[in-house]
Amino acid sequence: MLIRPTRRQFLASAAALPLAGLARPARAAVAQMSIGTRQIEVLGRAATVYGINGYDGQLGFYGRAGDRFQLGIQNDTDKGIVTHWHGQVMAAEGQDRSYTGGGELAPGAVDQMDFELTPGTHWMHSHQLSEQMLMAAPMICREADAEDIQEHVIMLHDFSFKTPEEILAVLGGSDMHAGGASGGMDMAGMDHSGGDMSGMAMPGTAMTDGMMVHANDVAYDAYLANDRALADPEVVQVEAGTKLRLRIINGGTATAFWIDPGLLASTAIAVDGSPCQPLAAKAYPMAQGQRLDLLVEIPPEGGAFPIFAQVEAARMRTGIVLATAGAKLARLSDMAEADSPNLDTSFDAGLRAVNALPERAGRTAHLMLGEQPGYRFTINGKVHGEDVPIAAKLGERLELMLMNTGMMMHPMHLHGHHFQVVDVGAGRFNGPRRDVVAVQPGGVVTVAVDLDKPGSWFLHCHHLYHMATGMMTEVLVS
Ligand SMILES: [Cu+2]
Repeated sequence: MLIRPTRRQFLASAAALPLAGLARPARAAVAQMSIGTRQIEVLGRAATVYGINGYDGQLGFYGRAGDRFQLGIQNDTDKGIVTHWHGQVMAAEGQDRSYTGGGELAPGAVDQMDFELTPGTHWMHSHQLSEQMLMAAPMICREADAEDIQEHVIMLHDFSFKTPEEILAVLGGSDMHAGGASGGMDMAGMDHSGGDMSGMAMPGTAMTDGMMVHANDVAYDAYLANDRALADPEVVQVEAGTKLRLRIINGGTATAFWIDPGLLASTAIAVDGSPCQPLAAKAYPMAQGQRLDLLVEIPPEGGAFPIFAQVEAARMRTGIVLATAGAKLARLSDMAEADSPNLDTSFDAGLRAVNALPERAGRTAHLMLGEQPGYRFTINGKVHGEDVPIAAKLGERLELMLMNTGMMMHPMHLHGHHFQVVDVGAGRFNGPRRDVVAVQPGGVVTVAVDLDKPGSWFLHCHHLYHMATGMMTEVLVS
């Protein structure tokens, strides 16, 4: 059964709060959320996907700094769910089910949550293959010092009409990672937009600095921004001459994007929900699981401004449109004119943390990210289940040196903590606080973390199929 407060009930509880800006008690914005199925339309076809339902018909959760996530989450699906509150570093172990021994939220059952929300652009998703079917939603906690300007959330997804089990079977049947050719690559879903794919043996593969690099090992049917492909994009009404904060979440399971704000002046102000020194770029890389808070400026003359998310090393793209009243909307192609490059480290190398970790010596754990024949992805040569967890003491400073020996990028995510990126291959620097860091093929990235909560904290690749086939271990803090 779905228990959701009506809009009236929600407004009544909101009205009982003191005025914004005054001190007010922590509150829960909604009593219950539910995870169920829903229908969406993709490229003119009906698709059944999951939805994480908050209040008032919204997907996901929206709160403010100081609020508690104090509610029940009900499983209205017929499958068990491993929940994950991605980026919620004030949640103790046991507040979601993504830890060793966490088990599944059974069909029909309710988990009660109670923790203080971590400010920033975060998200919630299942920690299983169901993530592919859009079991993912924004989990936004508006910062106390957030500027009083219009905000908009963009949730990116890679979409397939196939089930994730079918996708995994295709990947598992491929030997491309064992140095084979394009065996097993399924191109069936890629011809919908009229792009010329003939002669492309293995899309997304390129030589970079003498290294063979590969991206996009899953052939998706569509790329979605807030559930919509670019043929029928979301259009957001904006005011000419104003600033807007975009909170972008890469919920893609196997896809990294370049965010291209087109003609708009833009500045990154937070990554993975943690504030950074403002940094402007022409395009912003987003690996799987990462978030980007982007300030954009709508020019005084107004108009319609697409915000594109282009798949790395490919032409496919999705996005939304920001439009002032009366602006003419041109039809947008879901293919850019040229391939984008593979992700690289230049954006992260330019980022500087606002909340840097204090200088402190730490122990270093070395993690070799590898791939083996038969679509097996490993950490130090082991798949999850055969791995040796990293044992650590509560309060310890740990540095994780991540070395990628394979030809695919690995977006590495640590649960329960926002680490600091301190080296992306060009020497030590005061890099960004993040919870997902992209490690490029042949690349070495070091992150530092203060382990401030006891528990079992997964450390894994946020490419869903790399995680599912082994690339996961844990940091055991006691
Ligand atoms: Cu990976």
